[in-house]
Amino acid sequence: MRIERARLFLVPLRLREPFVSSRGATQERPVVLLALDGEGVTGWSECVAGEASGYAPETSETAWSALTERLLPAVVGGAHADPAAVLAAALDTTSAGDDEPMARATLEMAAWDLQAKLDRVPLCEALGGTRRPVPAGVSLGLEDDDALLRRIERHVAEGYRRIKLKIEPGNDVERLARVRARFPDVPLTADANGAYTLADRARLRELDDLALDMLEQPLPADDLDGHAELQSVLRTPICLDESIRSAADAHRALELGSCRVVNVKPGRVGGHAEARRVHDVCGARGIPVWCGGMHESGIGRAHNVALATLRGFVLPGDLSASGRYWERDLVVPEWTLEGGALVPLDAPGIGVEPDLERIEGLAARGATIG
Ligand code: OSB
Ligand code: MG
Repeated sequence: MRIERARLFLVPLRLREPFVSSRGATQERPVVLLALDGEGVTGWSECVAGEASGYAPETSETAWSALTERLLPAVVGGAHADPAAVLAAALDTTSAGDDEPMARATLEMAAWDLQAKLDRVPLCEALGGTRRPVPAGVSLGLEDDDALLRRIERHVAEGYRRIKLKIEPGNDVERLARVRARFPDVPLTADANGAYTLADRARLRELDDLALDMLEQPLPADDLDGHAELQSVLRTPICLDESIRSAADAHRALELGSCRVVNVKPGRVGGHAEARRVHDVCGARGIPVWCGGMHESGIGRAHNVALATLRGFVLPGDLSASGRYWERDLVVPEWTLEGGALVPLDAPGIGVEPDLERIEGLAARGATIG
């Protein structure tokens, strides 16, 4: 594929409601969008880095710099065999890739969309995915019990197949027990975003009575040994999110017994190819995976939905309808729930059409390379 031009947009989106996790509240969601133009088509992607670091070291600003100053200048004007070659060309001439998987993923994923459009195939097909539709779950922030119970009721009625609840020390077992008592049969997950330590093990063991599908990222990202020790005393499967930044991380985690489920986010691990390798490492050991989310607009969501058609994505993802996040999404059509699932479109590439006029109108900043 020839990459003739790259356009970057910083679009200051705002979630419909604040989202509260153990890391605090967020509502502003500045998304960095990338459009790669070549051979008459445009490949789109979205960076998952947030306004602030915390979940990961990268932010929308560090990703903007990495892309405009290093990654994009290295590939614009060149001809590349495939998305892997695009990434290799960028990493060859810059050190931005190694410790900046989110910036790197932005480039790689736009190249996948561009390639799929040139080949006139849907992105899910280009990735080798065959599972359709893609079962959807919903990830809910911390809030008071009554509001939370009402919200769960609504999402269950809408058809979501799994409810994920954020927890933090002091705000965990009792509230989950109240939710479980009210919804005895709903698949429930808890996500701690790394807020606990091994000293909390007795507390976390109380979760074993609540029949959770899994406990996501109880300990800090770097603590694979701690997760292995915790998993050895927990019946509830541990799912890792922040800890898995590459297929090598997944391999290490599974060797150690740090988890029994993996949350795969292509934007967190450096792109689709690496996400597929994480999926393959897990599949080889019978470890189920699911596709996480980072409050993406419809562009990032399209990439996630495409990836989640791979055969190992057997659990519902954090892939909700556009209206769950935004007053209005950036794509046409917006993502809607059909029978508790999202359905990838048959059109080439990501399938949905970014609303360029709106994106340009909303953008706080733009950059063109080439
Ligand atoms: O930990 O999975 C997480 C959102 C932003 C950053 C990290 C996480 C999340 C979510 C929401 O849980 C997932 C979504 O619906 O996009
Ligand atoms: Mg998580």
